[in-house]
Amino acid sequence: MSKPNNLESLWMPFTPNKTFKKDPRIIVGAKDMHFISDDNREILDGTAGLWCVNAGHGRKKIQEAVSEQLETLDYSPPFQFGHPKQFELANRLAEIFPEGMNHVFFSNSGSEAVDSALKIALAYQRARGKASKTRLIGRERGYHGVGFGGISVGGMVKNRMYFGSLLSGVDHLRHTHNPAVNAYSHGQPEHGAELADDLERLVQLHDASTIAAVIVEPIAGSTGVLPPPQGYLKRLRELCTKHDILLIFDEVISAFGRLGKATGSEYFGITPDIICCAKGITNATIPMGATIVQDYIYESMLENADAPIELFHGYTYSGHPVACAAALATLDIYQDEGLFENAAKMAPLIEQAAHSLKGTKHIVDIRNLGVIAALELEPRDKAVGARGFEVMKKAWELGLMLRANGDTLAFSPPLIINENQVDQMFTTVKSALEQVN
Ligand code: PXG
Repeated sequence: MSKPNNLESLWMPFTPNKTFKKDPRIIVGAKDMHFISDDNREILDGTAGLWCVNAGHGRKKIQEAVSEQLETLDYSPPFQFGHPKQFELANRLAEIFPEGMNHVFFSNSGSEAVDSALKIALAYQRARGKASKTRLIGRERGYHGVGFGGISVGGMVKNRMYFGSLLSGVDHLRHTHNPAVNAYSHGQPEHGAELADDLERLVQLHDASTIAAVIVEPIAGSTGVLPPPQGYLKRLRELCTKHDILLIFDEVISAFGRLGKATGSEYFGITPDIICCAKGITNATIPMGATIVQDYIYESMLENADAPIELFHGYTYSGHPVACAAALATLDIYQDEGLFENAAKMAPLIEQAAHSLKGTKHIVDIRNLGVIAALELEPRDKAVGARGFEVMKKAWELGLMLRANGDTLAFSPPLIINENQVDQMFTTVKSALEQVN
């Protein structure tokens, strides 16, 4: 018989299982801006879980919507049958996503939203008679989830190196991180727009007739928070248009208010052809992903793809009724409470508080944009990531959850954060930094 409190059977994702199980951090509850640990401490949530609990924890309205949905219609098959809430949700998303992006394909996670986007891009190019356009271009240090498509276009070495030869026909732009000229930038760094010209170089190498799509995060998150250099996204958009290549924005962390707008696309004023989102779509209560496409992609598929099924793709839980109910309630909260506006209001306070830590022990760079900040630490000799990990553990002891990506500490709190909590977040991490060698 299995013992209660035995941690052995679970294989934890992206976690050093051996170390964790010796000294576990267990969360048993959450409300608004706080987690509750198993020793009954309040932990300030500096990360919105994993960039996903944008409206804060324990939201009644979402609980009620989920519970009511489970009573009314717990599940209905998404292939060949419909239920009302998935249509309603698609329409609601079309309203807040950029002009012309009115068609939504549902999945269950960011990884699936990305794989769906890549497959749609390939199927669309074929349907419109450009079947030679099969190459996918990602970017170094990109994170697009953990499916084979996502890790192939992604650029995180550890997420790729253990898993064989990945998808063929993929190439990568260089990343945009250049601390030599951009360290301590407030908001978008000044230098690096020309890095978008890497696409021109790849076009010369492969020819545009072989390239289906480029995928980037408008602001890279889990690779250590890299806001795009000023002018970079505009240049990338222009080059994609010039060469008839689809531009996919992976907005799994940037959609739903993280930058003070519904999408990063709106914030940066750059409209891609496809947007992937997940996480904040349901305030992380029920897993859900979505891939939103420009009307011309959907219409061209309906017109030109094989009939009667235009896209041979979908998941058992695409547009799950309970996820749709959670998402609709979440969108209501964002709107009724003006949370995207609150995010825009808090962004300068976060910028100011983060940059006030310049000069604190170990810090070599500070970056920020919207409700996102990062403190980059000098790695220890021969132990990259060790210092970041210890600061994360120390912060947990001191009552703050932050995310350590290697030696970069990332902050992405719920958008309901107030001024005192911003102060508390950075005062606590300062104290943690001072206590770690
Ligand atoms: N794209 C982006 C840009 C992401 O940030 C995914 C895709 C994948 O989503 P799913 O739902 O399949 O996990 C993500 C996920 C971190 C961290 O350390 C970030 C994510 C996941 C795990 C850790 O910042 N983002």
